[in-house]
Amino acid sequence: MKRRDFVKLGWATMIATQTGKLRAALGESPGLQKVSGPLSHPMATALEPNASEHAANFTLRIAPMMVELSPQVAISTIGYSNKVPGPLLRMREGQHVTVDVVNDTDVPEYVHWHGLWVPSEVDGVKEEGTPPVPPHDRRRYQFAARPAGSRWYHSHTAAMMDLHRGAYTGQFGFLMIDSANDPGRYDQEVFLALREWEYFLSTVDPDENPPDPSDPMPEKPAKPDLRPNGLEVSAPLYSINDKILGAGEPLRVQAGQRVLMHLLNASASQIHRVACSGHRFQVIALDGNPVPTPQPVDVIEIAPGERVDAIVEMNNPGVWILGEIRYVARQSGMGIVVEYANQKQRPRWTPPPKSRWDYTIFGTTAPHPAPDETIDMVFEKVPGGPNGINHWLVNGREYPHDREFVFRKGRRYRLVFHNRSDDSHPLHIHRHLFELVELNGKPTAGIKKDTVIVPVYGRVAVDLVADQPGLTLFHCHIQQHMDYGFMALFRYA
Ligand SMILES: [Cu+2]
Repeated sequence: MKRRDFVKLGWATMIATQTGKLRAALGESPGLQKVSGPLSHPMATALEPNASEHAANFTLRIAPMMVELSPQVAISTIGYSNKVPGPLLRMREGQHVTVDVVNDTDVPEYVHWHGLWVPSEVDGVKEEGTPPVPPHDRRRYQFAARPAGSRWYHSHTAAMMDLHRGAYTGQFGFLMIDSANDPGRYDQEVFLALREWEYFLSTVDPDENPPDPSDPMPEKPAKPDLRPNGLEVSAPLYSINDKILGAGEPLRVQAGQRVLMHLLNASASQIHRVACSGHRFQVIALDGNPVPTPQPVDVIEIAPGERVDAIVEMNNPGVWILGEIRYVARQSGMGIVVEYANQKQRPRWTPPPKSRWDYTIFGTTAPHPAPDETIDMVFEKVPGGPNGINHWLVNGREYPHDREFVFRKGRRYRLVFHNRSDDSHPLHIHRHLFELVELNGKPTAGIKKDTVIVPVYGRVAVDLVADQPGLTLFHCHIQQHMDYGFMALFRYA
């Protein structure tokens, strides 16, 4: 057993044995007394006069809550409306939606609508000029629901060293925009959010997926950086939605069903790889956008911020585990039991065949129109040393830059991401979609995303049409990287 495995299992065991005390302590906490129910909070009455003339389609209440990961393990966090993931926000494409957000915490919050074409003032991002939801107050967000597909919403506050803020909390949820177009035949729809809990800082490198040495690594420097790495974010507990493997209701299926799975990586720090024992995933959409060439895969790789929609044909009756392919991640909770009707045996895990994730298999080979302009973005790490945090540079500077990057409306841009660091980064651009053009030299077309993994020492090119005027944030979706420099702001000229 590796040292980090021991650390994780030891920690989880400790938590389990302390559960009685922990739950008693949480139940008696005056902070948690507030969360007795969305309508029973005294603040609700006090806030009524501020409510506008018409009722909201959805209300989200940000407040401390307890998540019962299993009957033995409960943790405290901040969540939306006492649910993890938060309530499913489901809407029609083009619908004008009003979301009231009530903030029952002591700090300002931002709710970001990830993957939606919304104005900067509504996007839920301080850097773009969205006003906060003030502490013990409320704010109304209004937008037109576009584009159709699997979107999500989450906190967009900086956390820095506070591992109980922003993406480290339970503030995330699914947001589905339904299209009038036929989504294809399926019998059941499930939402699966991948998460870790009780984040801590560690000198142990949490990169559990070492890069494949056969990767091209076009951005690898001639001389390696030998400075010691900083503290990284790790976690002892994992879950799918709010339950560790085996603790929740199984996913109940029947032979012959087609199950549509909406996967979301709501982690603050880790890329995950999942497999469904005895089955394959037919990937139909990435980041909510249908892919031109749906393909079956054994393993789905999904980074913080990304979504994958896949159909699983239930053609292998039994009781199976859908979960992280790393043993320690499954043992720490990242999995769910898939149970066919009238099958009662122990859940089985069968390791998937060795496979590598490659976005380009879902694309086409169509040519791309020539871009009007190419913007090169170079990412580098400044190692923090054993008692520090790594800092991140975009074109030689930490955020904020002296001058923003500039778009002109209607122009077509090629963004070329040069990752000169030994970590993979899920890069996200707000309020726009981009199309993948090239991954480590491999061309592709037709894959539209809002978040893309740029592998270790890798290079990725994407095309984007600047059609959403307003400030636009670009960042790595790993909270610690974003907080320590890995951001850039685009403005329209
Ligand atoms: Cu990063």
